[in-house]
Amino acid sequence: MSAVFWEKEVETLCREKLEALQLQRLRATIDQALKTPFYKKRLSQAGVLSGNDIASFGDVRKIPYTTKDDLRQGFPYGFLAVNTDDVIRLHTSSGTTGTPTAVYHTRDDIARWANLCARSLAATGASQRDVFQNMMTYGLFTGGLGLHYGAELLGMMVIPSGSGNTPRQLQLMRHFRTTAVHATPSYLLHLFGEIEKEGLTLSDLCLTKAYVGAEPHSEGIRRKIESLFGIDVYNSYGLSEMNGPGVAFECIAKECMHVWEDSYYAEIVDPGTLEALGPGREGELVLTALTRQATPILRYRTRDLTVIEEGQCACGRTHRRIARIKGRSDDMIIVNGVNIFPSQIEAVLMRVPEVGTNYQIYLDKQASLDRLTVKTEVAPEAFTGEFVALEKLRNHLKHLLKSEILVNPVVELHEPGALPVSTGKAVRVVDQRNEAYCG
Ligand code: DLL
Repeated sequence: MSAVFWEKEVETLCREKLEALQLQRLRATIDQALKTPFYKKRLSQAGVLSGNDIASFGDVRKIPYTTKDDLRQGFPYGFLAVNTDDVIRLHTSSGTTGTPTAVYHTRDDIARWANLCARSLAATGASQRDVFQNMMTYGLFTGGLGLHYGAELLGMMVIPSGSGNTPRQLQLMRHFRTTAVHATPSYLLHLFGEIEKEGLTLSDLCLTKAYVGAEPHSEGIRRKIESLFGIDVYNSYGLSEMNGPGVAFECIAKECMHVWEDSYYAEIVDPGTLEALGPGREGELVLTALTRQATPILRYRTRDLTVIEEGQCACGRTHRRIARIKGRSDDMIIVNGVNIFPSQIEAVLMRVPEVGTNYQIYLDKQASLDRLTVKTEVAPEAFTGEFVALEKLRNHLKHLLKSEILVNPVVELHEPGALPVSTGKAVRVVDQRNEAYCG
């Protein structure tokens, strides 16, 4: 495997030097954080009065966690560490309810973020020969502008198409011979279904790779996109509190995502007890941004569940890797007392070739019991309309799902393209159980 590096020296730094750099940057970040109203109070309460109070990684536990609620309470300026004159951009979280959370960036913050995104793209073998069509939403959401700046820095030809308008996306792909796209996995699956409707075939397109992220998806979804389009698909992880995309990215090995450890300090904790968990143990990812000036955020509880993988990656990078996100500590659904992750349902669906490209998990009440309905589209070639075949598929899915989630689901089959699509993050779980209680 011949890996391409953007900054070989830092990407392959030996662990000892990488950890020394992290510690040095962590101390500087604490000093920067102490300039914000929020951390001035929070850190002094915890007895951390300067970065020098962190002598080793063992002292990290002195630093209190930061949560989304803290960020909300600090809105709008509680986490700002620089003069507003030095801020050149802000992004907010994508949450649709409640107070938003804001992250500010100085010119250097933006440059460092773009550099991480360029590094991420280069790790997949992308280069200035690529034509990059960015189908993520531009604006307050970080998915659009984040990778856009990185792709330009790498020298790719960037088509800032933004999300939605599938016929236009396909036209752009054909006209400009797009080789790489960036989108949510659910949108790419939708796009595939539209190729034929637009009178095109795969041979009209020049696509070789796709970057997918912003929402949980299984290895099965990746493989499905890869085989439908005949391309390589790379997982990209990030969150607006930590800039956005460019926090962790797959390389050509496509085995877990490298966390860029010169810029982020990653920990895994038990979401219940907050006890630190070692490599190989699944828990909640906690991240500290190590180079941010405008909005330093320490020990942020991401709520994302993953594992830090042990062992060296074949690509030669020394930055540790996290596994595909299993779900969130707060998206677990409880159905009649049974804990279920939507990713478990998705994994089952993606094992069945007759299943199409879109699905939804619907929860409601029947009498006083929870009812879980899995609505899934059938693949076009399997949608013969023949009742017996569809019934067989429905029973097969019911059986597979029951043995995975231990709950008897209702399975509803829909024709291709019938379920609602979202051009942004997919809404996979619709929970109507509270509505039922009101009635
Ligand atoms: O979704 C940033 C992003 C944009 C990442 C484009 C990758 C590509 P937020 O809107 O703040 O930021 O949402 C962050 O989305 O905590 C995860 O729960 C989820 N998420 C992001 N990437 C992945 C991924 C952007 N690859 C939240 N797999 C995170 C699973 C993901 N979940």
